[in-house]
Amino acid sequence: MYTTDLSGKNAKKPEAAAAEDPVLLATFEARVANDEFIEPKDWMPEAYRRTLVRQISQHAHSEIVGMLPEGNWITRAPNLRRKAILLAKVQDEGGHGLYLYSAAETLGASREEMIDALHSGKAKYSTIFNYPTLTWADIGAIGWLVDGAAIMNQVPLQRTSYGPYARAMVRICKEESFHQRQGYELMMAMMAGTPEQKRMGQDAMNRWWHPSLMMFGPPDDKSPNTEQSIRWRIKRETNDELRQKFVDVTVPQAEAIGLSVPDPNLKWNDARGHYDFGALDWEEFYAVVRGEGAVAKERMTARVKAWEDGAWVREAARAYAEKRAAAKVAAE
Ligand code: FAQ
Repeated sequence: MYTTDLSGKNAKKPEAAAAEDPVLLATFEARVANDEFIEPKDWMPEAYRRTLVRQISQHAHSEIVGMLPEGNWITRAPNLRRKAILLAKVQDEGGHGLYLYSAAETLGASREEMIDALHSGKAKYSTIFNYPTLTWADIGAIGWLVDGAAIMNQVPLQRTSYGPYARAMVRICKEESFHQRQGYELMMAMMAGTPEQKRMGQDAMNRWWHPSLMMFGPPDDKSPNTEQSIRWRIKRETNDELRQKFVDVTVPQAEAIGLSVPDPNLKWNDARGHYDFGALDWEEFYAVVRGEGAVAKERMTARVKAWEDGAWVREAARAYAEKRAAAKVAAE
């Protein structure tokens, strides 16, 4: 299903010449409406392919940039158990990036182009990773809130219409579920600790709550991509629907461990059967999307350094693959 070609140069592109064919388009739309998966070699409209490459590559970038704020804390974890958990989590995020880059490669995107777009600042990745991690409690807040928001968004993506993306999401969701639980368990420990630990827990909650809600993207009436993506069943639920679900699930979890939600307008609405919550600062969101987040430059410097430091691993993997291929030819 996935290409193992690291460059992605050999990935197949759909037949561009047939892009406007109304019969093919009608067949495609009927298959999507019938909840069939679209597979890499199937005909698909060019705009569908482009939307998927955009979303899947942004998602992949988010996973690998997301390794950085947590990676910073591996050497400072308070005990061996927490260190082992954090190491495993950061490694999982790297794996998620790999499945997602591979899924994007099946659409003809090359790995090099995607990585170049990230490193040159052309590609987007989730706003959430441009906020700093100031204390150990932030690691709990990221696991609980950031992975919690990620799962809320990703569970419906297991039924997204593009087969390789949907299948990658199945495994990712299983792992994200562990991540969310370990984050909540860490916050629970902080909130059962000393007054200073409780203060750190609440401070992390205060700083991560609103950025986590922004992870779901702009409000539906300001989201240029949602309508078409819902029609093509790339997205199964809208940004606002998922944000509301996250608030409804997470507020009782906060209350259960003694955390207060930093929103004076948060109130259960009996008639709607949902929490009402205060408006988000969308100016801040767009500024972070534009690359003006507090640690955006730091993140990209660290990412480019990791890429350059890893050059020898890519070279070794390529040399090993060539050696194996040559041995196979010689044996035939
Ligand atoms: N950050 O029209 P829409 C994780 C952009 S994974 C930055 O609503 P769409 C795991 C959007 O791209 C977290 N940009 O767009 C982890 C678009 O710009 P474009 C990542 C954002 O695609 C945890 C423009 O605004 N998850 O955290 C953001 O229909 C812990 C207009 O927006 C995914 O990527 C944002 N928050 O809906 C790792 C999930 N929101 O491209 C380590 C898959 C919007 O037109 C540690 N993606 N934009 O130039 C999706 O579900 C969708 O792409 C949305 C956005 C919902 C994110």
